[in-house]
Amino acid sequence: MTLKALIFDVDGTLAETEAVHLQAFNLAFKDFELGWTWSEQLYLELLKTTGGKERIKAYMRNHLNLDDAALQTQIPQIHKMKTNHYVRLVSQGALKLRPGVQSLIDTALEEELILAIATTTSRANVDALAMAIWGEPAEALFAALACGDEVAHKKPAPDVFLLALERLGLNAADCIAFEDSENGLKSARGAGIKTVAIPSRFSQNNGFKGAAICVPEFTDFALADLD
Ligand code: XBP
Ligand code: MG
Repeated sequence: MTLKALIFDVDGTLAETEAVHLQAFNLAFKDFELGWTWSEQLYLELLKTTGGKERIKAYMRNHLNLDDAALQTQIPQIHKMKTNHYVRLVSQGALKLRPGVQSLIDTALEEELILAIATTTSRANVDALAMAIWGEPAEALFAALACGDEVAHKKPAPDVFLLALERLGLNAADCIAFEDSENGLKSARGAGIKTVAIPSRFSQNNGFKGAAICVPEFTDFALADLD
């Protein structure tokens, strides 16, 4: 395999974003006076459903046993408000990269590897993180971005990694993926991409079968480990 590109998941991988997503969900629920508050414990369970809109629907169905069509029509607005809160919190400096991410990116650029993103979240959230960390939109650093609402099926389906490969114009064998969650690992493996699993704060109890290697942090990994 001639390694040509690194494909990064965002949430939980580039940064421990889920605590800020959780805060943003709860702020939006307050704005809409829903009387819902998601605890970290509950969020660990809800994260099994990828996609914020899908997660709210799963919560209504599985935890509130609520099949309220009128309320379901409000989900896109609730999620838009959540995204507004998330973008504001991130732009106010709520997040930093996980340890070792920047040095891996620097090494990749020195070795003229291409960088890409394959994430379930929205482009707005990816750009908010990139602006906060690097002071420029994600496309300045990442040659290809594939985001959640661009594909028919979110992770663990392979769609978003297949879209990233298509936009890169590369084969799976030319790339390595980095993921923090079981859903994300399944998605990358479903696209045939060798994957490094780096569990995050909210995915410690996930299974990582099929990962080429599973390490606690990026600082515990070097690209040579996969030769
Ligand atoms: C992340 C997700 C997203 C985020 C919330 O998955 O599933 O839904 O939790 O962001 P991954 P949105 O890290 O595998 O990409 O509310 O924008 O979906
Ligand atoms: Mg993730």
